[in-house]
Amino acid sequence: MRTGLLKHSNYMEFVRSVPSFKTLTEDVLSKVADVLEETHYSDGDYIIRQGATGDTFFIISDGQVRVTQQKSANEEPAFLSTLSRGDWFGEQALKGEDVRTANVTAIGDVTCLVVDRESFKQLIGGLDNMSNKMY
Ligand code: 6FW
Repeated sequence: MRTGLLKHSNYMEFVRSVPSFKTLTEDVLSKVADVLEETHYSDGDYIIRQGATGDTFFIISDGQVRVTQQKSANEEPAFLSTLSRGDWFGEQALKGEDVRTANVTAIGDVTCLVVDRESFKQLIGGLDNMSNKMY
């Protein structure tokens, strides 16, 4: 099998397993699998920095990340949550304002699959838990 096809079928298996993607059709999942870009991070790396502009959506395929948020200037960022395989983040900057609302850092080695803004908008952004996500 060509490596491109192998990659696509691996990504298909993964995106089918993402709980939030349960309502997406096979056709849409296949398009998602087509556009995924794999990115790797090491312990402590910033995947997202609060206040930066951003136009990408992330799904964790391996490892764990820590989400923190600075509520006001000259204050330590407060812990918000830990995310792991199958969890996603980065949707806030893709709706309306393009500013990142929290920090996301790698806990150990992390692999993410990244979706660009346009593909997110076309394929994923319409899902209830994305467009209505409130914290
Ligand atoms: C939070 N408050 C804010 C998380 C993601 C999905 C689910 C928890 Cl279902 P962005 C930074 C990203 C942001 C969100 C993510 O951090 N995030 C939060 C919170 O309490 N953001 N403002 N918790 S993790 C999470 C549950 O995805 O998107 O583009 O970048 O602002």
